[in-house]
Amino acid sequence: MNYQNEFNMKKYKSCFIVIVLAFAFVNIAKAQNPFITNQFSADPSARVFGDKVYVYPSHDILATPGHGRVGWFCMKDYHVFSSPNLTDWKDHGVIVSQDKVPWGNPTGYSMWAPDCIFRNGKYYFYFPDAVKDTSYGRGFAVGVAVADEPSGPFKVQPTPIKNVHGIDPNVFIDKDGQAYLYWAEGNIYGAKLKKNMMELASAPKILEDLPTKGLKEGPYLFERNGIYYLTYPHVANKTERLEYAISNNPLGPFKVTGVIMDASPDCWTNHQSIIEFKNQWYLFYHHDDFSPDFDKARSIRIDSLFFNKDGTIKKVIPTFRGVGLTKATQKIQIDRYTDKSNEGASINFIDTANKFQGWKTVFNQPNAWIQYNSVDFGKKPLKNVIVRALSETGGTLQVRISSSNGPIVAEIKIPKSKNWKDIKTAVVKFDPGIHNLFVLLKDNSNVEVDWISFD
Ligand code: FUB
Repeated sequence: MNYQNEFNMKKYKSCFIVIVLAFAFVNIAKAQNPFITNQFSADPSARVFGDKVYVYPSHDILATPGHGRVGWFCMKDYHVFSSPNLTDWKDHGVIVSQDKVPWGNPTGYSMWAPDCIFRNGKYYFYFPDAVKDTSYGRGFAVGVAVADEPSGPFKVQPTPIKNVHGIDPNVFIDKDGQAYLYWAEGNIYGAKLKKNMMELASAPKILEDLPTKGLKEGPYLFERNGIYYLTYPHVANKTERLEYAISNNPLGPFKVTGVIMDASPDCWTNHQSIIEFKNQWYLFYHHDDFSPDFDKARSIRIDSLFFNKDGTIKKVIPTFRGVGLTKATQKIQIDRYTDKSNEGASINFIDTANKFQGWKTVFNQPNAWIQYNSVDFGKKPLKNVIVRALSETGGTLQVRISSSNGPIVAEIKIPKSKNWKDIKTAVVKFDPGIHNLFVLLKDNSNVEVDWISFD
C-alpha cells in the first residue's frame, strides 16, 4: 500500500469510527427516574431478550386540532428502547406507526399499551389500534407485528387477531410452551394462543375473581415458583393503583392478593410490567414527570421489587433515584435524589418552557442537603469534581460520602453569577468503590445545581 492509500485508509477508518460512535451514542438517555428523557413514554412493557432489557412503551404526544383529540391520549407510533444495565438506554426509533397498519385508522392516534415476546427465533409485537372500518368490529382491535430482532424491523400482519376487541394486550408463555394472550375491555380477558402466536386457540374468557367495582385494565401476567401473578391497574378510589391477584392456573380463577403501588393523585393512569434481570426483580411503571399539569403525557420509570418469603409482593414506593449504578464520571443528576433535608433543598424544572431539559436542585438554607445513592467511583483516583451551578449570591457547597456528616470529598466555592457555570475543584479525599453521595450548602446563600461529575 502506498502512503497516499494508507493515509486515505486511515482517514476512512477514523471517519468510520466517528460515524459508528455518533450512531452508538445518539439517542441514548442516561437515566434515573424517569429513564426515558427524550420524549414522553407510558405503559412500559419490559422484556429480557439475551443480555439486555428491551422496553416497549406507548409513545404519548400532544394532540393538536385536527391531529388526535386535544386533552386526551394521543399516540401515533411505537419506539423500542434497550439497555444492558438499566442505566444507559438506547432509543432504536420507531418500530410501528399508525399509517403502516393495514386494518388501522391511519389518523386514529390510538396506539395504546403494547407488549412483545420471543418465540422460535421471532419477536412478536402486540399492539392495540383503532380499527379503520366495521369489518374489523368497533373500537380497538389488537394486531401483531413480527421481527427477527427485538428492535425490528417489524412487519405488521394484514389483519388483527380475530375475536379480540380491546386494549392493553399482554402475552405469557408457560413452562409447557402454551402461550396466552390477555387484554382489557372493562373486564380482563384471557385466551390460549395457537403456536403461530397470531390466532386464538380458545374462546376469550373473562378472568375471575377480580374486583368488580372500578376500572381495571393493563393486564400483565408472570410466573414465579409456580404462582401465576396477574397484575393490573385498578381504580379502587379515584385514580389507578397497581394491584395483583394470584392463581395456580394462567387463566385463573384468581385471588386478589395485594397492592404493588399506591395510587398517585397527580397521574390518573398507571401501567406496569415486572421482570427479573440479573437476579433482581424490577417494576416498570409510569408517572407524569415531564408534564405535571397534563397526565396524558407520561414518562416511564423503574424501581426494584421484592417478594416476601410467602411469595407475596412487597409494596413498591416510587423513587426518583430509580435503579442501577451511576458512574462518578457521568453527569450525576442529584435532583433525582434518594433523600433530602426537609428544608432548604427543593427541585424545580431548569426551563419550564422546555421541561425535557430536566431539573435542578435549589439550595437556600445553610446545611440543607441532598442524598444520591450508588455512585461508582471506580478504582482509579479521580482528581476533580465539576459542578454545573448558578448562584446570584455566590456560595459554598460540600460533597461528602456515606452521610451528611461523612468524609468530605470536596468543598466548592460557587462564584456569583447570573449564568450557569461549570466549576471545577480538586477532590481532597478519594475513596474508591461505590458510595452514597451527599451535597450540602455550607453558608447562608442561594445555589442552584444542575449536575455534578468527577474526572
Ligand atoms: O396509554 C393509554 C392507556 O392508558 C393504556 O392503554 C392504559 O393501560 C392506560 O395506561
